[in-house]
Amino acid sequence: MIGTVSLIGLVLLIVILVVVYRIHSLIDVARGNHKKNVTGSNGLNAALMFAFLIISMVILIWYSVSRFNVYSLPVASEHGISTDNLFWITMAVTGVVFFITQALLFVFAFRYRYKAKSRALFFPENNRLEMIWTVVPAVVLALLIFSGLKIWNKVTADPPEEAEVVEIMGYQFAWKTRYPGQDGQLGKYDYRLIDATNEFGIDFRDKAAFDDFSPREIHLPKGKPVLLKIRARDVLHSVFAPHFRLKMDAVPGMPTSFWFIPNKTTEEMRVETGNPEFNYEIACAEVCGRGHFTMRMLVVVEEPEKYEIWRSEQESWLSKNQDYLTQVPEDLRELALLKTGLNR
Ligand SMILES: [Cu+2]
Repeated sequence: MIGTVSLIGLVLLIVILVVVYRIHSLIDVARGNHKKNVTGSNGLNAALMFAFLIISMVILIWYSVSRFNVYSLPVASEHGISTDNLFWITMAVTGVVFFITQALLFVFAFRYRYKAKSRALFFPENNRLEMIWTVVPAVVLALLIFSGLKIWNKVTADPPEEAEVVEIMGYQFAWKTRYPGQDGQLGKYDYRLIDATNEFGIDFRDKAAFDDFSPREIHLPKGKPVLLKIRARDVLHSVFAPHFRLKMDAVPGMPTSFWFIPNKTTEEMRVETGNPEFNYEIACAEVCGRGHFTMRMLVVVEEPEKYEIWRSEQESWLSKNQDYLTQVPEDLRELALLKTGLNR
């Protein structure tokens, strides 16, 4: 109680002091005694503004140049070349605007600092200027967006007929991948069929599922179109393969896709980067929980002949988990044994 009363007292005291000071200054103004109080820090602040511009620009340029290799990875897909071009055009356009506006901002703060003798120019409006700085950015941004949209429409459109199909599914916290077997068709899946072993929820009532296989790493043929069918099992994830300039969200309940043509084998990339340990990889680019950082999948790009050999060596999921044969309908069981090679 006493604490509250003292607090109210203190607040009232402060209010009274502020009001007294305010009345005092107003009386000064009325009497004409008022003087503008410009201290030496006015000039210092203006100089610091200018110094800030110079120092931050030097750091920005130095950092961008010295870290260039980190954000400009070698590109290894066909559409990636257009993505890169678009990126650099956007960088150039926004970069020029950035340097001009930042320079003006800090130079003006310095140049037009308070000086007793100078008077500000009254400049209420200029319709022509308003038009220019509205229309020019609108047109430039629209052009940038439309050229981006063109690439986006291409990578999300239907792929060429002969595209290799690879399914990738994100879950907390790893990627799983599934390939159609020799029939070239992925079997259906149903989330209600997911269990500790059948992590995809593959539906074995569908005969296309019998020869599907699920390798530990993704293999892709060089120079052939690849369709990634992307899905998530629990939360949002995002397939990110920077060398292919590929990034697409994996959304639970809403499958997405992305098609592209890898154009450098892992071996070629090892030579190009001078790193004998180089590997393509897919990371998750959507913070999806505590183990987000472990979501890494290796990708091997190889010559088509080598890829075909690898593909033919893979054992189907069903042949590795024969308990699930009981889920195959009676009349399809013979076919399942044939497609998985278990009847031999
Ligand atoms: Cu994730």
